[in-house]
Amino acid sequence: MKKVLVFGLAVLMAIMLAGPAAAQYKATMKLASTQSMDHPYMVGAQKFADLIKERTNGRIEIKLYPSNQLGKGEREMTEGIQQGAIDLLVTSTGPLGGFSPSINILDFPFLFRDNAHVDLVMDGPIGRKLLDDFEKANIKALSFWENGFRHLTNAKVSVKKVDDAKGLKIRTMENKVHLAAWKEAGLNPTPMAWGEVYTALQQKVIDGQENPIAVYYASKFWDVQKNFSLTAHVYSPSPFLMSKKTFDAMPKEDQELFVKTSYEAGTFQRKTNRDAEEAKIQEIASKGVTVVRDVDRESFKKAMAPIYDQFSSQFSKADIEAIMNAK
Ligand code: EAX
Repeated sequence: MKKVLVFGLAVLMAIMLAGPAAAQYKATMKLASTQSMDHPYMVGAQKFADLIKERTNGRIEIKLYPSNQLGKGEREMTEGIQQGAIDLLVTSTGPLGGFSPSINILDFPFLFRDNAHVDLVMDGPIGRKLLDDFEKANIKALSFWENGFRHLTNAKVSVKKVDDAKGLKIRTMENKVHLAAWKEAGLNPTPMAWGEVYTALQQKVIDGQENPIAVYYASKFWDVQKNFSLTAHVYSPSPFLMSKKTFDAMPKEDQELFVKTSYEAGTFQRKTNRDAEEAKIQEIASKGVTVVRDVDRESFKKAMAPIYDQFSSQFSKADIEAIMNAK
């Protein structure tokens, strides 16, 4: 009898320590990105929202805000995450170094061999450590989704090798590693928030930009960017971020559900992105865009290589090699 009582008390205490019971927690959350509902970011976001709704029996509803509705670019929206004005955000690493400096290690050009290499690093211990570093910035980084390998596009010239692109005025993300790499390659890069890029291209303030196939496609850039070169100069991972305020307010079971479901939605999202790339590039070519497939990638790699030394005081050779040699 006494044993039963002690056991009963222990169970009761465990329930109390577990915090607010998940069955009672209810919330409506805002999920944002720079991209439209046609982009794989929002396909993944829809999947995540559906799974969470289903798995919490409708207790947690996630509303989607695509196309820069909640800010003119990824820096502004990441600030929104920090402050708790936005609950969830799919963002490239563009401006994230300003929030968690270690993330910039992923922005080096020609760091990843292929998608299999990417998945190994992102879903493994190196990726997890980079995500956990965001805690210091009051951000809960759930998992890695993707934007994809980035390619150079422009309105002026068909680019096959790095020399063809010399002097082009291009927009880069607000990212010091990318900026340095393009300067090194002899282009004229300007950092800019995503929400301003289309107008800047239309008004010819800039000649070009660089982004994965899905971004160019979802943004219908064919009228303003007639030259598309498959440079794949850098891989663009996309941390799926959550406001720490929102995360901490959830019961533990829901926190675990969010992390687990975000990995699942991320796997789905990356597959969706990759499976669609070939059809998209064919459609882009059919719009009268000159697509260069046989780019001399070595020429870009060689031209950008000095930046590894430029940033050697911030990112150790050992850490870079741990990523490069991951098997
Ligand atoms: O994350 O700003 C950019 O070029 C990003 O690649 C885009 O917003 C998707």
